[in-house]
Amino acid sequence: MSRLVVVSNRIADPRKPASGGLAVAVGQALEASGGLWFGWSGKIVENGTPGEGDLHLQQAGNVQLATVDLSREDHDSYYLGYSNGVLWPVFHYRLDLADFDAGYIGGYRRVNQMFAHKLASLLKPDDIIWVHDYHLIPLAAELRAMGCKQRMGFFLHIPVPPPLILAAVPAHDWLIRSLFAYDLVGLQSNTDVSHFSRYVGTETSADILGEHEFRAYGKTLQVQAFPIGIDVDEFTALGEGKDAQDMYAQMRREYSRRRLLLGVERMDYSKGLPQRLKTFRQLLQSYPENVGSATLIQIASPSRESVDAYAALKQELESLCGSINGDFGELDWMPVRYIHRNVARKRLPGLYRAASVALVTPLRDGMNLVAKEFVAAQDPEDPGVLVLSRFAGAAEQLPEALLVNPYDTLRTAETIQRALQMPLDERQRRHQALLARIREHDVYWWRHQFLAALAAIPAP
Ligand code: ADQ
Repeated sequence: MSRLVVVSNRIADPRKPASGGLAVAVGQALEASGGLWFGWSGKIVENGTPGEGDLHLQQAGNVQLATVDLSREDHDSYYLGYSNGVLWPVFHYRLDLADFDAGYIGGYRRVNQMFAHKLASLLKPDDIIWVHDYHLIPLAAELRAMGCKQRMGFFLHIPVPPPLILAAVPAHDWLIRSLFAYDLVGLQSNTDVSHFSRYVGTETSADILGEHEFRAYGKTLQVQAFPIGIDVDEFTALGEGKDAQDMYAQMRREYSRRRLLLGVERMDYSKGLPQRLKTFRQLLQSYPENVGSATLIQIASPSRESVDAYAALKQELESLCGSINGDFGELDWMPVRYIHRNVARKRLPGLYRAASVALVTPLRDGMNLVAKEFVAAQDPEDPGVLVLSRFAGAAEQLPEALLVNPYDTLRTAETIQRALQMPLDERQRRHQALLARIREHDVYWWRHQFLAALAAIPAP
């Protein structure tokens, strides 16, 4: 059995279940093969030299954890700049929010080179390397340039935009070319695969060998959709724990006479938060029976606050919540409870279960695991309803949710009203179908599918 090496911007200690399903699933595969997990330590060295960083090695059970520090300059250009100021907005179709500062790409390349350099010294010839996400697209190309011949796979957690949006990124051809250094590229949805394929067909001289196979730059690359899932059993067990039960009981007490609508995410412009609040206002206007009887709890945890677009979003949300509460609130009822904090993972299932309707309405999302967690947390006898954006990767897998266009405030409000009034038997039917699919395509299925596809590719 080959050793598995996982590389991601941030790593988690796989022994701590609080890290979430993905860390546990990846951690198990690492544990089984005596693997290595490599990434940034999270430490920023204020006066550090760009392109240099200390390597830290630590053993966590059967898994070796290797992390590297970043200098302030590298952190700002690689992480805040190119990864989160260019790639994140563009891949979420937001050219208007991208900051194409010409200085960022140098930092991005430099950190990928440094990671490759540090990692190469730890590799064995028959390792299987699995790289995660947009921070590390050129990592394989850098490793190949150093002579590494191991099998390498890449999974992109965010969407792939249509070709002409991708083509707006300065040096997009370099970026996509560097993907060809991998043997396998995994994407979240079929839409993403089709965008990638159209980009390759129009913007490169690659040969399209088959629906999922491309040949260019002397390399064959396989590209396939592997929709990521959750650990349903872990989440169900969390739901049975004391913290989740207490949360549920508290919510039911507080909202005994009221319906609860719930949104949970990182505060990110891809999640469609302003549109959601405007839709909730519309709901109160169009269906006044909800005034005084429906409450939206919106949890939006702090995220990337030193990137300008995120600071602007925070202000917009505060103002929208303030105006809805000011216009509709009563002495004993506030329509929106907005919380700018994280909810502890062990309490989350209780909150999901107490909600009648989940509003998962991103403008774009690679997958969206909140949608799947909400379904997994429901009482099958009396389940809540999932209102899901058709622009989340999860929509391809979850057609029994009520799918909406989050830009269409009127019709989304109509759909939320339908969710609030949905008869019990329809709720049960939809929930059963959703849960079966989420169970079948869970995070272990995802890991297995990806690693099996990678292992099936002959070593170069
Ligand atoms: P994210 O954009 O972070 O992930 P998502 O998949 O919805 O989005 O959430 C990841 C996890 O964070 C979930 O387990 C959720 O419970 C937790 N979480 C989010 N907000 C929280 C809050 N306020 N408090 C507590 N927990 C919270 C990226 C992509 C997604 C893709 C994932 C995995 O953007 O599209 O689904 O990676 O590939």
